[in-house]
Amino acid sequence: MSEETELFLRIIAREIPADVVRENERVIAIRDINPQAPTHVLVIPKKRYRNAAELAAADPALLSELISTAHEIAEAEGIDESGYRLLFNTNADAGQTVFHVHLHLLGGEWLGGMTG
Ligand code: DGP
Repeated sequence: MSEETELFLRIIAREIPADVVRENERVIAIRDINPQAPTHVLVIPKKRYRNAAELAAADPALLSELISTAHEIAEAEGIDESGYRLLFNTNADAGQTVFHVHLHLLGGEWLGGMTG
């Protein structure tokens, strides 16, 4: 496994520090180290799947939990009504750098149109 791919496993194991927003047995949410918006949180399943499609095929309930967790965090941050964006990057053209699926939650300001 590459260093990038191992990154979130190492954060989950507390080998690398992170600002943990929320955590249970299945999911951890951390603030992105390089935020692209005032709120930028990564919602990550503790079990590693390479991308969203792999997760959807293997465990749709866990995929659903990522989305509901992101919404709960948006509520806690006070951005659920003003609005937020959820996105999964998949592979190189989308800029995926960590091959352990993670849902980006972005908000807290006008995010621009579909392409940002
Ligand atoms: P992606 O490009 O979709 O694979 O997103 C990976 C994200 O991970 C990117 O927005 C930056 C973030 N990131 C990279 N290294 C670290 C780190 O060490 N800690 C935290 N909290 N986030 C990181």
